[in-house]
Amino acid sequence: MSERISGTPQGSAPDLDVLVIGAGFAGLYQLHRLRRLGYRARIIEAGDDVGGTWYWNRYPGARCDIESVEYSYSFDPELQQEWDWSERYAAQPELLSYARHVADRYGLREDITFGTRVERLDWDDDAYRWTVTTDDGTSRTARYVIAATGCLSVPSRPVFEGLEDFAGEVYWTSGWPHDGVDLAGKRVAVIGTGSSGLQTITAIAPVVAELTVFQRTPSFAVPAHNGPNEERLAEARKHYPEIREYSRMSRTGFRCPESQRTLTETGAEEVRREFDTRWADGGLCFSSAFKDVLRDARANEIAAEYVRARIRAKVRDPELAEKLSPRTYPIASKRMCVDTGYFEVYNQDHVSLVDLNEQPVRRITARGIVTGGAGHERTYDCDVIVLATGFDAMTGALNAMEIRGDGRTLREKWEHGPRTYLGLMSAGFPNLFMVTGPQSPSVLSNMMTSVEYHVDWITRALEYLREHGLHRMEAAPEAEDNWVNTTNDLADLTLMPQAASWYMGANIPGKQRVFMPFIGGVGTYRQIGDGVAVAHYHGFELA
Ligand code: NA7
Repeated sequence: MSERISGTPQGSAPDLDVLVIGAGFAGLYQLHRLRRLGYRARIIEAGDDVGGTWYWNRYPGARCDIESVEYSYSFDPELQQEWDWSERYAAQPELLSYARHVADRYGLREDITFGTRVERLDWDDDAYRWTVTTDDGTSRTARYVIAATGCLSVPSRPVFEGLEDFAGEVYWTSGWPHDGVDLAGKRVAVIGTGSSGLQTITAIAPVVAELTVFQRTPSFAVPAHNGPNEERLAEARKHYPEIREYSRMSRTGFRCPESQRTLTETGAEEVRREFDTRWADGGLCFSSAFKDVLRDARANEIAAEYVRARIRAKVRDPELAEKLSPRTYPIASKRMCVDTGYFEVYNQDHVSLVDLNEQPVRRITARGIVTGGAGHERTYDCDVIVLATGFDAMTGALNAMEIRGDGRTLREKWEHGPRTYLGLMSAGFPNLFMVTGPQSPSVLSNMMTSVEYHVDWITRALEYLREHGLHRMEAAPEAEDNWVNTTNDLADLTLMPQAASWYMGANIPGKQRVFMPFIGGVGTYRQIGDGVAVAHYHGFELA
């Protein structure tokens, strides 16, 4: 059972019942639920429009790696019946249109403040409320704050010496100009070969004069087999309720046949057949082909070698194929990419690859990028530099704010890694909820499934508090300790912690290396979350 502590809020009523930070898919749905229930709620959003990730990341080829009929809201049967997804995997413009449509359809804009960034949150433990200060110098008070700030919303922008001296154009994929960029006929350099880099490279290769890719770590990629979506959409429209039900109880939050077989106990021919089938289907289900791929190094290597063989079959130059083949981390321990002809790009004469392990970036000059060691320097002249260097994932947006609870800041508390109970709240920070926070399935799942679950869970908790005349909710430290240990223990059963991934915080200098998401699966997590709610918010202190 939850622990009840006595106390009543002092002073006048706060300006808002609930302040939501962020108008991405999480914030929009959260606002919609709160408004329907009569809460005085408002979103504060840094961008000038809704859409979150899909508002900022407008680089060429930006596309979701989860199928559109899955990466969409399920809360309103009418919405899911009326929206047309034109492609199997939706591109950024379509996802942004969808977010705008949702904002307009439910009249959400009137309760969103755009172009305003939350800078600090101060908890008042007498009045049971947060004071939220924004970058325009104003403050609002709210009984509850819900951080719908996204898992990949703070770009990581490593320092490249001399970048400011470059005479050409510089673009970050995470902040691409809204009017687009004309790259036709230009010599373009791309640094970074994660999903953003792969998608950009594939999209711009046909139009640029020269393309030089600077790769530090190659990515494993499975084909998307993207294309028109009529049939899939028609089928989904007939079966949405079953599809959603399946996804909610699945491991990944989307339809993906979960194998109960272990690779190491399956014959080589059958293994090949299973991988071939999944490769032909396309998408991220490839890594769920056998249940030991992420647990057993031998199984993992067989899966990895299957993908490397595919790369060798696509890239004509064997030396280049080898450079594009990942060998330094287990397959799927870094987020796999879903590609649409990425490797084939390198068969074109105007595309070349620079392996930064052989020739690290020294500096950038007015002309271009200089690589190599002393005496072996080489300059790659270019007109445009595109940087696709990733994000300060999962904790970045929360730590970017000065969040002062009952004593220290969240940043101080999380210095050695995030600590949460269920990825929903952190002890010492009452009435502050996180949507898809660290130690929840979040980035290991279809974000839409996880976003909807968290919004529903938080809304149900607020309703419980209201019905019981309660005003304060906080994660209990012991429950949080147990949960952090559970998530770490589960991750340690897998190969995931072996990679220098953003799941581990390894892409940010100085960031504590700890596996941040909950790896136990969406369905399991849901059962735990539901159980906690049914048990009157076991592990939370209510007042
Ligand atoms: P990622 O997946 O973090 O990729 C960033 C890429 O940038 C990756 O290849 C990095 O190499 C590279 N990188 C980062 N810093 C540097 C420096 N200093 N020099 C050279 N190369 C660098 O981010 P994405 O935006 O592509 O994708 C994020 C997620 O969005 C994706 O997983 C999907 O879920 C959607 P590294 O691997 O660190 O050696």
